[in-house]
Amino acid sequence: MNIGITCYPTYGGSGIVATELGMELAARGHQVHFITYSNPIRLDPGIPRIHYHEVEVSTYPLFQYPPYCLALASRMAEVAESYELDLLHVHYAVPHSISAMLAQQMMAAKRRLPFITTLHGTDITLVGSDASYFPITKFSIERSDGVTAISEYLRRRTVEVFDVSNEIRVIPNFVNCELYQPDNARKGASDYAPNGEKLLIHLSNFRPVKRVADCIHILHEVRKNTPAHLLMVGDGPDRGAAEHLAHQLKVERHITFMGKQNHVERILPMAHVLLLPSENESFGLVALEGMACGVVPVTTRVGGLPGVVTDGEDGFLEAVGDVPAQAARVTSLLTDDNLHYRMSKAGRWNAAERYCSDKIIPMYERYYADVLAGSR
Ligand code: GMT
Repeated sequence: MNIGITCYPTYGGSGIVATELGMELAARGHQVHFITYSNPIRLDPGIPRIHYHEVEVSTYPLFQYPPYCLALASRMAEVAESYELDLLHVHYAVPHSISAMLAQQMMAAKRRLPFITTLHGTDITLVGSDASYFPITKFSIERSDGVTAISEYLRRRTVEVFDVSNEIRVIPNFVNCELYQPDNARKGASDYAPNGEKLLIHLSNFRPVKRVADCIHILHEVRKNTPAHLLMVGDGPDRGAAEHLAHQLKVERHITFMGKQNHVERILPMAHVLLLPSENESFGLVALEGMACGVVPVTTRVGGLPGVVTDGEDGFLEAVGDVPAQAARVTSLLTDDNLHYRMSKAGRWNAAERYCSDKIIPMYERYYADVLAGSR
């Protein structure tokens, strides 16, 4: 198939899933056309059957807000025509779904161009349900030729919030189990923990929903019982406050703020425990990536996380904001090697059994075929 993919090409779960999906589809012989405003971050250059089409959003003094949505729609229609795209697959509803709908209408005189919208989370739970975007988000979901959600939780939420009646197929997120692997030698860990401290890791876009301050408090608690060092990977609005808190609690020497990183599969395997104290996660891709690398997640009992992490078997789920409980779980994992070994093995096993790319990508291929056949 010739598939057009649009996503936010920056650091964020939806862009990462879209990029990895495109690479997996290309590896399976499809022609994949990324139509985005910059090169997606995890997209390495020179991959066969991957094409990149930049969306240029021109500015003009009259525009206080340059119309990205329109520039994207034009580019989608152009690429669809020149490269005979079979379908458009957009990740994150706002505004990609509406752009795809416009591109579809621009192509209508020539041929059918179906589009699929994949919902990722904040496009529904935060942005889409905001009063200014609610009607257009509902409209774009209803007008999509196919809609997928990355977890059953998100499917349910979408139906509750938007009262839409079209079918939403759940196709969970996935991980490349060859790339994301445990490293028993934990190569590189001593660069951060020269005295053999165990490493904790947090990865996110440092937005309020991630509760990054909890990570700093957890490290502070844990260090009262056992040596540990925390890697904070990523960047975003709450990074400054987190660094400030680290100074206040006098743990700044025990934390490395690594900023944005492209190859997290090289960093994750150094760690013992992943901290993910989020207020909400529709899936929690990083928990899955951690489990694939043998890193045990200590996270919160919200959204789609209980579908990814099995409490007490391959990770721990605690209440949002319950720092003492999360810290106690981390301490138990760092001080009980048998417990850590058992949960780390279970995490790798469950990630590989349930969420490896080779199990999930065919679900997308089948869905594309159904949409093309008009059977949904
Ligand atoms: O978590 C974020 O703030 C980024 C956001 C995104 O859309 O890029 O992540 C969402 O999509 C990810 C990939 O499907 C999911 O793993 C995250 O759980 C989801 N985030 C939330 O629901 C808060």
